[in-house]
Amino acid sequence: MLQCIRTSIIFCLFGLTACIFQKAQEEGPYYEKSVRLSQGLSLDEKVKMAARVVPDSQQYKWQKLEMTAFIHFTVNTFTDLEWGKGDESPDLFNPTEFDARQWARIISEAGMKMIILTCKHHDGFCLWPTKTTNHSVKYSPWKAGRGDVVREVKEACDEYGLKFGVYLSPWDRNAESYGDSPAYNSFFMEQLKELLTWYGDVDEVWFDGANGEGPNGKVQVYNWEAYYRLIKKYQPGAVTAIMGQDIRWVGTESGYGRETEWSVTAFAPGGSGTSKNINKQLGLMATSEDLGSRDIIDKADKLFWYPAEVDVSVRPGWFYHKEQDDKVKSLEKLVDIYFNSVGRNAVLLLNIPPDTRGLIHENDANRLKEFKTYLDNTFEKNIAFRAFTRFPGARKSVDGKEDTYTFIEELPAEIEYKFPFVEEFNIFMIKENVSKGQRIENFKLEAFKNDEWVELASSTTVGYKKLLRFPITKSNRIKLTINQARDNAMISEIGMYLTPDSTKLP
Ligand code: FUL
Repeated sequence: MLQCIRTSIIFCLFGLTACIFQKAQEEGPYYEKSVRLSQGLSLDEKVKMAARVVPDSQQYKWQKLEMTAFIHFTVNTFTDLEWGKGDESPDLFNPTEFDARQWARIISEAGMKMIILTCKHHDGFCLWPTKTTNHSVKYSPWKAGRGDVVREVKEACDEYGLKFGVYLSPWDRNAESYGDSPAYNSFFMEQLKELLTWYGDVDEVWFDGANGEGPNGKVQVYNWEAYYRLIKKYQPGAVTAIMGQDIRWVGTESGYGRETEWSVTAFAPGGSGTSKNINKQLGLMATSEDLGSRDIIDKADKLFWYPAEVDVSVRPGWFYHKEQDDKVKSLEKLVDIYFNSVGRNAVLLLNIPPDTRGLIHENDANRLKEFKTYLDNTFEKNIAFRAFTRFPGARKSVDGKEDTYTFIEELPAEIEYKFPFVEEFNIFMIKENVSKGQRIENFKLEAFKNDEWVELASSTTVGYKKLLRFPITKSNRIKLTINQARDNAMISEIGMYLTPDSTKLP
């Protein structure tokens, strides 16, 4: 008899768990990377489909990196230029204390997860001993022509647990074949193939769209599709950025993303003719303020998971210039950039240009240290962790786990969280479970103070991560209201933080 009761209890519990579990799920379909919107669909139907566009596994992994580093280093470092002309002698390239391990150590200690190296900038000088041209380190005095910057950086990345990306400028002011489209395309693909096959795993390939040829300059038609095929063949795990298919340029080099930053856009990725036509028809550019609102979705035939990357330099220039040694961005500025890039559903790509010694300058290194200390001190204690809440499933948004989430079907939804003690806070973090799409369109945060609910902050989209700042507030109760979403909302985590006393920021 006792056995029978025990079995029934187990079954009941099992049933209950299954029921709760089911509630936290939704039926598919999901659309990996893109979806075609057939004619005749209503706007509501289109919006629901937009909500179901999801990243592929590489894009999702990339998004979780949050902070990555750019390294601009080449002959420009020695000529003091931003854009080399292409006629620089390889003799100029001669760093005296080159140390890629110093770069990787500083970058990993700063909490960044990848280095993207300018293997070839617009001047065409190659930082590896390529077989395609004599315009490379092989013909420089550095290490008597036996050096390979790309190899040393890749090995340093491996040593410090960093991912590795290559920047290869399509625009090449040195290559004779540039402008003879088929010839240059083969030359470029040979260079790309060397980078993809000589050094082990490549995690990101960055194709710059810049071109300064002007109206009377050389006209080169790039074979983007062939470049992408080559990358898929040799590095299927890599994401391709900017003039690539996976990662979108946020549209500015200021370090600031959009407040409303949709990872699902009507803006078509890459440089192919088809993408160009789509974007022309919709009047969209990477710099457009709106790439994914309901209005845009209504006009689109196809939607893409195409998340934003925010590239910005720690100094005014992309390359090192001695006279900018005292112009390294302030801690305050870097923090502001962090909140407006990582905190706005983008990945930050922060450029740190090594100097003529081939080292990251002390001023940059010290600033990165301060930046990391600020981030550690600020985000070390999540006041909302394990907060009490009555909203069904809302504990999953304060359990510190990425893969659990609060599933919300009915909107607007008000979720109240109660802390064990009255706390001080001035930063709110919210994350959506973007592995199932980006959906939230509008939310607000309130705190219970002096017997009433007071609004602290509100915003539009969330995506992978949204960070909001407001004046220091004291309370033991907060309320999150999700006003509008494109489909069921899924909050993977929320956080409440206080800026450390030692800094006067934000
Ligand atoms: C731009 C280039 O022209 C700059 O020199 C720099 O490399 C920046 C990241 O991209 O398009």
